[in-house]
Amino acid sequence: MLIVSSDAHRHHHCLELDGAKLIDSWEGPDRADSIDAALLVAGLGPSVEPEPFDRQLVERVHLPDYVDFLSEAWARWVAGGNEAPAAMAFGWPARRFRSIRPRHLNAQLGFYSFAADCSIGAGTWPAAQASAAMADTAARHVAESGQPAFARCRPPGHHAMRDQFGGYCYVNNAAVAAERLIELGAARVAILDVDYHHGNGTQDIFYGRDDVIFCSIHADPLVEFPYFLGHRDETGEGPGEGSNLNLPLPHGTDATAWFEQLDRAALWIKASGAEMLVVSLGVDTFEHDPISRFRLSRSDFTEIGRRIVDLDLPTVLVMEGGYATEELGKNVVEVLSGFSDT
Ligand code: Q9C
Ligand code: ZN
Repeated sequence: MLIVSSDAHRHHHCLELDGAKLIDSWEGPDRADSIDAALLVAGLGPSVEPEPFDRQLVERVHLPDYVDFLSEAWARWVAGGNEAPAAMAFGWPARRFRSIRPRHLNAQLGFYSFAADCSIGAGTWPAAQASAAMADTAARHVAESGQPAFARCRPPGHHAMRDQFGGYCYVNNAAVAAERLIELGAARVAILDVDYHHGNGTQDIFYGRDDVIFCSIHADPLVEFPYFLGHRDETGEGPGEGSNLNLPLPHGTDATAWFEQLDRAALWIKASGAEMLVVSLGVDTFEHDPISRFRLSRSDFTEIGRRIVDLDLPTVLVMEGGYATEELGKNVVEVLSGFSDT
């Protein structure tokens, strides 16, 4: 299987508001190191660098003014005389406020984000561009060859909405991959999101479309981030009605209950007639994940890989969450091992 990776992520460090403290984010460069090390040990590869960032492609899944904001935010922060190592929002257009685009950088930080777990630093935009480019390159490979590819994305992407960053995500890499597959001729693409958290950004981007369908298995938003999206009754709108499937599960969910939902997701994807598959591959469903509360074990990730292969669709795997850094790479390799003979 083709692996697409880049070291551009290394200069991206998030600050995260966590328990009333600003901490170095759980989503750090060591996560990519863990994955790279495990890929090497497993002999998975070859690994290639991504093609250049395609801004036009990204502007088909994000609003152009949002992309402008991301690309300029750090320079504006520095030019404004700020000394903090990262720009972070502290106010948002919440209920009964108005969504008029403000001019001040501090206000725009809130306007273009939905959570304070995610800051913008010097290396953020270059890393986000490279991450999107990895997903794009993997998608192009799958479209051309029919063979699977893994984009070792960092930062992750599935929380990034059309015009808001949050949840460690800036550009929605899975959406970029799906959009490229559509452009290259797929009539319908399915995105299967197995990350512990709901893929609110991916849902948002494709909510009104029926050419990209979205299914997510995740912790119930009533008790888990991103809290305000991911309920069962969110099924799509307009032409997209019926092309969104949310399968929320309670804290403490074990493998048996989780795989029941994966079966449902697989049947739904089969019935949709989707020609290609993008997997938002989070492994924060792991029993030892420090910020999550599902109970999947190492061998369950092997089974996830097998079930994805059983869908028998050309597949782009895009890295999302997973914060048990020490074991992260091994868990990812277990999923990918299902594809090892292709
Ligand atoms: N410190 C992904 O797995 N948690 N994102 C915020 C407050 C945010 C997870 C908790 C979790 C985001 C891609
Ligand atoms: Zn997650």
